[in-house]
Amino acid sequence: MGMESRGACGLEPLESRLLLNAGPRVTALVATPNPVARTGAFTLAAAASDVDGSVARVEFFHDANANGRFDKADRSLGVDANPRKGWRLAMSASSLGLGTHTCFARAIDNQGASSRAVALRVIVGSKTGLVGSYAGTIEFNDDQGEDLLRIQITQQGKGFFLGTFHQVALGESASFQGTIGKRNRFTLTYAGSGFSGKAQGTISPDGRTLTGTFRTKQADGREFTGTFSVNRL
Ligand SMILES: [Ca+2]
Ligand SMILES: [Ca+2]
Repeated sequence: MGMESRGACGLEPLESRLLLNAGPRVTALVATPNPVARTGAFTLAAAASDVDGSVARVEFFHDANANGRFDKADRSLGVDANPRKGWRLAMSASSLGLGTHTCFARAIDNQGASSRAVALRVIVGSKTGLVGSYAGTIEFNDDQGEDLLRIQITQQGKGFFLGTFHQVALGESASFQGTIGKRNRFTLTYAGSGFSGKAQGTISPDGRTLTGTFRTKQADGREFTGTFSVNRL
């Protein structure tokens, strides 16, 4: 029996319909809040669509083998099969642990086809999340006056944080690494082009304000000291 006779048996329409099903898509994935404190809770929320049917469910996963790709080793975090409040999953951060994690969401449509998995980085911090943008004032103890200071904290893990800062008027930038000790005290070291230094100070309990003192050494031997205070933007 040739292929052309299949239609007469009624198989072709079924086959065509299955082949023509367009897969669903996950169009957005966010976590709120992100970063999240280790003891906190957060929600994963996805937006998904299907052009020729409907989204039946959205599945959420953790990149358990930490390779950044969705694969068989990854662990299911849960499934939302009820679209009424959007596609979401409430999680406790302690189930992920400290550090930076990748989570995935994929949608399944009403004909069982799955979308590609969409990835999202979720940061679980040891305290209130510090990752973000800060701005404030840096003031020198000599007659150089003050400058606008911008800080970007890019990563936070157990007892440490990393980032960059920029002194706007001076046009100086540097990267820094800091450690967080008891009572929200921090110490950080920084290095830029022709200078390096140390700073220490305090993080406010809500993580929104960093204040402290610094000592910068230049390549020509000169030293500067002063104070700074920045607030989360
Ligand atoms: Ca479909
Ligand atoms: Ca993986």
